[in-house]
Amino acid sequence: MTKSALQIARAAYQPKLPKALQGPVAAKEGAATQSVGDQAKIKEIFPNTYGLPIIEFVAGEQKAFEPINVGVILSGGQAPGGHNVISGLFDGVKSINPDSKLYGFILGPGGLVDHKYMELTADIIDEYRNTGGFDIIGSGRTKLEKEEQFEKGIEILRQLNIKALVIIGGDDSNTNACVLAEYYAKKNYGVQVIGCPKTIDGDLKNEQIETSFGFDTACKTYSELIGNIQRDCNSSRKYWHFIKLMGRSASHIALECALQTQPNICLISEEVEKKEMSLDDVVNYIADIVAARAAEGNNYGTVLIPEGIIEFIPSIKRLIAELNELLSDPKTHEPREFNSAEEQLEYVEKHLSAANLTELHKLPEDVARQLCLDRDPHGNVQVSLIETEKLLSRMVAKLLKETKRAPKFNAQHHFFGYEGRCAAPSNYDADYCYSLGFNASRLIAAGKTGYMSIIRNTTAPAAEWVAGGVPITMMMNIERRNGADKPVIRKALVELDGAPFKYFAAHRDEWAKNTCYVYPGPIQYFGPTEVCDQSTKTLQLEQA
Ligand code: FBP
Repeated sequence: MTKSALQIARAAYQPKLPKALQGPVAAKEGAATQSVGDQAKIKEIFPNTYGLPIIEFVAGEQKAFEPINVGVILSGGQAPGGHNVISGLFDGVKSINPDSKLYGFILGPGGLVDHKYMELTADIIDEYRNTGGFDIIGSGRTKLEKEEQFEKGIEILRQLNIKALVIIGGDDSNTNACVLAEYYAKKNYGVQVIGCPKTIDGDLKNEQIETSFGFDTACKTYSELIGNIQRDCNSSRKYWHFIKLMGRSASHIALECALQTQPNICLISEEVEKKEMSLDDVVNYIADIVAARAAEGNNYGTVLIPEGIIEFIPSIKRLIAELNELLSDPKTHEPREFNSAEEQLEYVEKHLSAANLTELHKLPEDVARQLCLDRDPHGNVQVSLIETEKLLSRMVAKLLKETKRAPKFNAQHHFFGYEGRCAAPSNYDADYCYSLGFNASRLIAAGKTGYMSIIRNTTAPAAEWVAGGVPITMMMNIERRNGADKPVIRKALVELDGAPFKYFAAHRDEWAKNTCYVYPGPIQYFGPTEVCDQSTKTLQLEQA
């Protein structure tokens, strides 16, 4: 395989580990835990994995371990650093006993069910150290939730003598990891299940998990691109750039990119919901800033739009909630089958309540159609397919024309998502991911199941990072999904009273009026630590 000079240099990078993981460890156990909500219900669903203590690894004594076979799955959307989780896990299980083996299941959780796997040997692992992407074994969105799937899984796990399975995924995948851990514990199958917090969206975080991996690199990649666009628009001074950013429901990516680049406008979905803004309110907000800048002779600017914004406009949120119920079968809670998109739309129009039908008809046809289309396997609206950046700029243009303001308004559109999900991990993500994977091996050696691998204190130098595990049930509550109440990990949305949003809110008027662009430039891997090893501004502000 031909490699670039950077790839070759990067392959030689040795990710840093917390001091506690550099030698033999002992597991220090905290007090029993509770779920974040619906305690009685979650306890009833997870009798074997509920209430476990938080674990912190501290220096321990050298012990001899038998070889262990471990399986690994990459689940859901790609996020920079996945290969380092796997290489950290590989090095970790080999350090437990050099005869241990690591198997990767191909193309996500489906690989476990369909018995598609490969052994990950040292040669293979070495090809992928510090690289972006999930291509070492591929990823997928098959939802692991049915007993038949768990039973198919145990067949192959037994065949390969796998005693522990590591599932690298976001909130939905880790929810499924916990359900699997509980099932195997209940059945006494002798297979441990450990999760790892992945997602560029940054919404898998809480008191125990500082950040999900990939968020750092993805935001830095998008911020580089936004900075480049800002230079361009500050050079020609003739376009407004409407930039939609991935992130599904939460606006963490948009907020972080705003903190890094200081655009003229950044919408935050959580604020739109809190202020009960309508689509027209959002359009008015943007148009007023465009007009004010135009009055000063500045017919250019940047608008950052979180991809999930449409779901947070209260009237549309109500519409989506009803659509979610309508589009799933009340008996099976599986998505209803339709022969065509037309048939689906017809069904929706016939059954929707009058208020929500009016709301649906108010939306441009393409958006209305998108909201009615199939959900992803976890029941989420596929917001990445909705062209909100075009919708908003169209509506802003119309309003400005009607109100005879900003006659020189011209828009360009961008959607940044896939550009950042497989970028080569920043030093932060390279170290964080390697540590998460290595740490997962220590949770396995400690005999734990139903835990997520956690690394904390990550704004400090890596040696001072704190490693351990948190019971997945601790992060759970009951939510409505696909027309049924389900135990799920609570998604972390942007907190409007949190330091990152407060900083943004205190500066946005100035950024809107004046041109205060920051140009972060590309991620640097080699050079001074203040250039190469900074965590996200979100994390810095949260931990300040
Ligand atoms: P995960 O939650 O699985 O990490 O996926 C994140 C994400 O990149 C979202 O930001 C985006 O909405 C979605 O995946 C796109 O999904 P797909 O890769 O299936 O197009």
